Amino acid sequence: MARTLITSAIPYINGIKHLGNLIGSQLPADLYARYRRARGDEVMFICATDEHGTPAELAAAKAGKPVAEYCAEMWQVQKDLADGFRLSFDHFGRSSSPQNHRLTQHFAGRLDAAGLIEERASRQVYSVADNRFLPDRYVEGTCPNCGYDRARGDQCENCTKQLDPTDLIDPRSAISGSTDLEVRETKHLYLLQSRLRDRLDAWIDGQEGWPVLTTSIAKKWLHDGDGLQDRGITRDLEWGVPVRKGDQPWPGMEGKVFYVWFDAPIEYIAATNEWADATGGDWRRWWRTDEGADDVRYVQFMGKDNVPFHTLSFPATLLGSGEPWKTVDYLKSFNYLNYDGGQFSTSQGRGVFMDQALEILPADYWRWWLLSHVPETSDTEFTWTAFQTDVNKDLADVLGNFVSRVTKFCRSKFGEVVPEGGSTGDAGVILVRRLSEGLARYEAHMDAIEIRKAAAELRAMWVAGNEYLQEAGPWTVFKTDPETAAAQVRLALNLIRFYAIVSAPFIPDASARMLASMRAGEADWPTDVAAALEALPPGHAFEVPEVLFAKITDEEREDWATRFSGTRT
Ligand code: B3M
Ligand code: ZN
Repeated sequence: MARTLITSAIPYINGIKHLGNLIGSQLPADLYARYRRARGDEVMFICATDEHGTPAELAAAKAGKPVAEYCAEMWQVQKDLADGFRLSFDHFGRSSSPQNHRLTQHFAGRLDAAGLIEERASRQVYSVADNRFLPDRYVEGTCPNCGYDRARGDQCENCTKQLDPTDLIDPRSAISGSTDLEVRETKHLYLLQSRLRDRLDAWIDGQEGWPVLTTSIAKKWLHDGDGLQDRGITRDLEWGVPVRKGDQPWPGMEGKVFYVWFDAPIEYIAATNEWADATGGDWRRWWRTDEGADDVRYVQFMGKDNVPFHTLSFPATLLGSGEPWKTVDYLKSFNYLNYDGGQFSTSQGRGVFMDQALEILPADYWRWWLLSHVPETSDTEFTWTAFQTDVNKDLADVLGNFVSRVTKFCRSKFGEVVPEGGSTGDAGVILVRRLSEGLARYEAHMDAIEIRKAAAELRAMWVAGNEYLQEAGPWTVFKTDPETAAAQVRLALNLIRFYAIVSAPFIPDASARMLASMRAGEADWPTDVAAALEALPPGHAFEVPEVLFAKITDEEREDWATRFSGTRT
C-alpha cells in the first residue's frame, strides 16, 4: 500500500485565520489528503498551531491572559474551525507540546555536535520596565528622517526609511510604553547554514518536477549575494522552547528560547509524535528513513512566503543533524488570494475570516470556490460577484439541479427505487466514454496537484451528465417509451453516486449527503466507469435528498460585501 505523508504549514496561534490563509495551505492539503485516501493510500495528514514568538506573547497580553492559557484556548478555536471546514487532519498538534520541546532540543544538540552552531554576541535594546530584550520592531519612537512619532525600530512606516532602533528619537517600548531603555550585550546561537550550502544545493537539484514557484524561490535564496546566511536561532523571550542541548543545559543560554521558525517545522515531526502518543501508532515509519520512511512520499503545502524556510532552513536542520530523517519529496506552494480590490487584512479585519465564513454558508460552498480559484500560477482575487456567480452556477444549477431533477422525476414516475429495463443505447455509450476520459484527466491533475485544472475537469464531468439528461429528455421519452426512460433514469441515478465519490475531496458534506440519499453503502473510487454506472442495480431503493445547494441571492451578496469590508473588531 502506498504511503503519503502530507503536512500543511502550521497557522500562527494569534487569532482566527482568514480565507486567504486557509486556501494558502490547509485547504489544498486537505483536498490532496482526501484524494490520496480515496485512491487507497495510507495517509498521515499533519497540521498544528504555531504558538511561539513575540506575536503570541503580545496577543496574549492584549487579551489579558497568561500566554499558555491564551494558546490553549486559541488552539481549541482553530481546531473547531478546522473541523467546521472538514479539514481531515490525522492530528492537529501544538508547537508548544512537550514532544516538540524534546525534538527541538534534540536537533539543536545534534547540530551543535556536528559543529554547525556558533555563539555570537550582539547589542540589543533592553527594556528595564518590561524586564526583557525588545525585538527591533517593538521599539517605537520618532523618525529622525520625517518626524513621524510612531516609527518602528526596524523601519518608519511613514517615509519607509530603514532604521536601527538606536536611530529613533525618544525611543520607547511598544509593549509597555516605557522609556527606560538600555542597550545591552546579549549572546545568541547561530546555525551555520552557509556551511551546508553545497549539500542543500545538491538536495534541491536532486528534486524532480517541483513547481517553478517553489524552485525559483529556493534557488534565489540559495545563490543571491546575501542568500544563505547563518541564522540566529535563539531569542530573549520567555515563551518558547528553552535552549538546551538535548537533555543537557546550554551554559550561557539560560533564560533564552529557540526562535519560532527553528521549532515550527520540527513540529511536523513532533505532531506525529503527539499522534503516536495518543493512539499508540508508530511515528518513525513516517519520518525515519532507517525505519521505513524511505517508502513514504512526503508532500508539503504552504504559501510562497514560507518556501525559504522549507527549502533551506528546515532541510538544513534535518540534513545537518546527520540522522536519517525524511525530507520533503514535493513542495506545493501558493501565491496570494486578495480580497475585493485589496488585500485580506487581519489587523484591519478586512475580508472574510474562517468563523464568519461558516456563519453565513456551509463549508462546501467555500471549499468549492476557493479550491477552484486557488492562486496556483498567480495571485487571484475573491470578489462577491464572482463568488455568487460561480457557486450558483456550478453547485446549484449544474450539480444540485441534476441531483434534484433526476431523483424527483424518478420518484414521480417509478417511485423511490432504481427502475429496471430498457437501454440507453448510443447516448449512454458516448456518455460513458466522455466520463472515462474526463475521469482519467481529473486523476492526472489530482495526482500532479494541479488543483484548478482538476476542478475544471470535475465541473466538466458534472456538465456532461447535465447535457446527457437534457438531450435524453426522459420526461418526454417516458410518454412514448417508458422502458428507455427507465434506463436513462437508472444511468442518471448511478451518476449521482459516481459524482458523490469523485467530488468528495472538494465537497465532502454534499458528497456524503448524495451517497446517503442513494443509500450507496460502499463507495470505492471508480476504476471502470461503465461498471461504476451500474453499481446501483434495478430495484435499489433511494431517497430524494433535500436541496443540496441553495442559491446565493443578490441581497445576501450585497449584505455580505458591506459586512466584511473592513470593520471587524
Ligand atoms: N506560521 C507562517 C504562516 O502561518 C508560519 C508557518 C509555519 S510552517 C512550519 O504563514
Ligand atoms: Zn520617517
